Amino acid sequence: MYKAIKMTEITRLESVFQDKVDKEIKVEAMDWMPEAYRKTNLRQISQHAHSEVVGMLPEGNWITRAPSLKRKAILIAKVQDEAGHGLYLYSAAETLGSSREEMVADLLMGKAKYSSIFNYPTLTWADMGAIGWLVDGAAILNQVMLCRTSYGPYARAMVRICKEESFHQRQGFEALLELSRGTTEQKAMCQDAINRWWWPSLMMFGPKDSDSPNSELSMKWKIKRKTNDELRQQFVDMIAQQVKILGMTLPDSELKWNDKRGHFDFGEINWEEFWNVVKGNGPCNKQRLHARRAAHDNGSWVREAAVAYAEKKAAAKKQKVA
Ligand code: BYC
Repeated sequence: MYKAIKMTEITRLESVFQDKVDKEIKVEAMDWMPEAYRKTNLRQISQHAHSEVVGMLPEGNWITRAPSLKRKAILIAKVQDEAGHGLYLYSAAETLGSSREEMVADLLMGKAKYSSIFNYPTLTWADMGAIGWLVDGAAILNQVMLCRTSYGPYARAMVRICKEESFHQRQGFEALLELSRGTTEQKAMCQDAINRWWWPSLMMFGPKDSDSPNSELSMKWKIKRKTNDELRQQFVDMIAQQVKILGMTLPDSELKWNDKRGHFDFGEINWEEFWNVVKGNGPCNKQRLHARRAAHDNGSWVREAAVAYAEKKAAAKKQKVA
């Protein structure tokens, strides 16, 4: 009897919740929400935070080798921005009942996912341009949509992140533009980076809609506003035009404008490679986790000092009150 009443109450609450989402009223941390809504948001936001933090590694690799002071300053600023994005996102995720320590522990144990893209190596300077233009370009399409996501703390974090990401994308395009107008070797380096980053960038949008288990509910709850395939198509249409300005090509013989659809057609993604990377077997998965674990261990003295300082301040305050 008790269970039956409880279920009716949950059904009523779910209906009120859906009504609110449909009316575009943001869901806030203290509001009632279905447990699956909380879990999905926590999963996505924490994965997003991990992606920002792990995403610093491939670019951080080039800070000491940037070709000029200007490029070095830009790259340092960009990598710092990614760290900040990670922090806003961990804070947003914490409002859903998990602590940052728990989320970081999941990442370091290899339990939590982060974007597949950051498991590819950065082999030349041109990769910094390709990451900015293609990787941040893909990220920003997804993140502009997330500024309107239904969970308030996530949506608000995304507004600032998007402003910074648009600078990231432009600096990447500009770095490639300079290479594309340079020597024969620089042009070849630019094309090579585009060739290597194109397909992994398309994979960032996730599996095809037909293979995406989370999309249906995430669309219903307006966590996602566009499906993986819709965003991927939007990205292809945008990049297929921009690549012409660089005088470069995309490594896809099937890329062709389709008048009927009003979109570019493109070739099939290697899904086996995608799932392999997601499962931890990409070219740099082990290296990335190793670097994060080392950074965590090496930073333990900072955490200890922060705790000791907080305790000292609290004790001083208590003494003052007494
Ligand atoms: N990589 O049902 P689906 C940046 C997983 S960083 C790895 O479609 P969903 C930057 C997915 O998690 C910005 N895993 O899932 C930083 C799910 O597994 P679980 C990164 C992936 O969540 C530094 C399973 O596959 N952006 O900009 O509805 C330098 C089934 O997928 C991937 C974000 O994090 C992937 N690519 O949709 C430069 C955006 N794709 O969790 C730049 C936020 C899918 O069920 N995230 N999986 O075990 C999202 O928008 C969504 O989570 C996704 C996937 C569109 C990625």
